[in-house]
Order: sequence, then structure tokens, then C-alpha cells
Amino acid sequence: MLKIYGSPRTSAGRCYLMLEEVGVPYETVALDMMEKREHKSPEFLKLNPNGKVPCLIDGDFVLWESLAINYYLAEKFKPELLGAEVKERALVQQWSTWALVELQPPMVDIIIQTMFVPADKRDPAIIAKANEKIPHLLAILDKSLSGKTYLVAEKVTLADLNAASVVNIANTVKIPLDGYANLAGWFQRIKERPSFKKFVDLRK
Ligand SMILES: N[C@@H](CCC(=O)N[C@@H](CS)C(=O)NCC(=O)O)C(=O)O
Repeated sequence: MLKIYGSPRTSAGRCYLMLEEVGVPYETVALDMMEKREHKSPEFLKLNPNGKVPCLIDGDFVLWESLAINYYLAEKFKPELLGAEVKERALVQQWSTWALVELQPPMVDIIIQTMFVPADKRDPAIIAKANEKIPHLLAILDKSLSGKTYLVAEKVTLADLNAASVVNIANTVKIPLDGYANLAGWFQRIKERPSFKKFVDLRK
């Protein structure tokens, strides 16, 4: 059986979303990352030398990086999520990469500053810069969704799932989606998927 390391409330969350989407049974290993720092244990570092979650085990195959894991799960269990032909597949890659490389970092900056850095050590400049960047990025997503149901194709693809896993952080960092009608409509469609509902439940 597949095994996923990392809690659904971490970067592993999008892999849980994908595991639910493809509908295969899986085991979970929630490491104690705070007190015991199990993600830095010699045993875990043998699996992921970066000492980070998620990490997926499929038999004797070990894979880390949430995006790579989601591509693997799609390829193996639900290849239609990768797009129907070369251009669709490229766009799925484009949006998946964009979500993680452009949209996620300013959101994570806010999370780190407001939830992990003690109040007296916070850097308001980091929070201000992130708050300035995010609306611009959300506007790009919103405009790209104009007149469309999903990001790439007429049906849901991995691009939608990966991007939605990042847009979902907006709520945590208190960024309203109200001003982005196309984006809000699209996100609502993704939120109605059973896999997304389970993902949200698992993160509670
Ligand atoms: N690019 C990685 C990021 C993984 C990552 O940063 N995971 C965090 C949890 S959200 C982690 O394990 N942090 C522990 C650490 O950095 O020591 C991915 O998407 O899989």
C-alpha cells in the first residue's frame, strides 16, 4: 500500500488531496515535527535527505517534493488529469509550477511571520511585501479563468488541484477572494469535489 509521510496540514496536504482524487488506499505517517523533530531523524533522512515532508513510499520506490508526488500519482492512477495532449500537459505543468513557485511563497511568508516568528521578532516589511504581491498574483489567476470552467481544459486537471491547494491558504492568511469573481467561482467548483472536501476535513 502507498504510504505518505507528513500531516495534511503541511505541504503534504496537496498529496492527500491527490490521493483522495485518484481514490487509492494509503497509509499515513504523521511525524512529530515540533518536539521530537522526527523529520530530522536518521531514519527519515534516509528517505528524504532534505528532512522535509511530504515523502511518498510506493513499495521500494521513494519520492519527495509534493509536486513530483502529485505528478506520479496522476501518471500512475489517473493520467487524464495530466491533460489530453502536449500543449495541455505543458499548461498543466505551467500552472502547477506557478502555484508553488510564485503564489505559495508570499503566502508562506505571512504564515511564518504571523504564526511561527515570535511577535517581537516579526519583520513587518516581509508581511507588507507579501500582502502587496498576493493580490497581483490572484488577479493573474482570476483573469486567466475568465470565461473558463477550469484552468487548462474543459474538465479538471492536476493544474486545478495543485493551484487550489495553494489558493486554499488564502483563507489562513486572511486574503479575501471576493474581488476575484472568476477565481472565486472556480475555487468553489474545486471545493465541491469529494476529494477537496476530504482534504479540508483532514486538515481540521
Ligand atoms: N518544496 C517542498 C517543500 C516541503 C516543505 O517545506 N515541507 C515543510 C512542511 S510544510 C517541512 O517539512 N519543513 C521542515 C523543515 O524545513 O525543516 C514540497 O513541496 O514538497
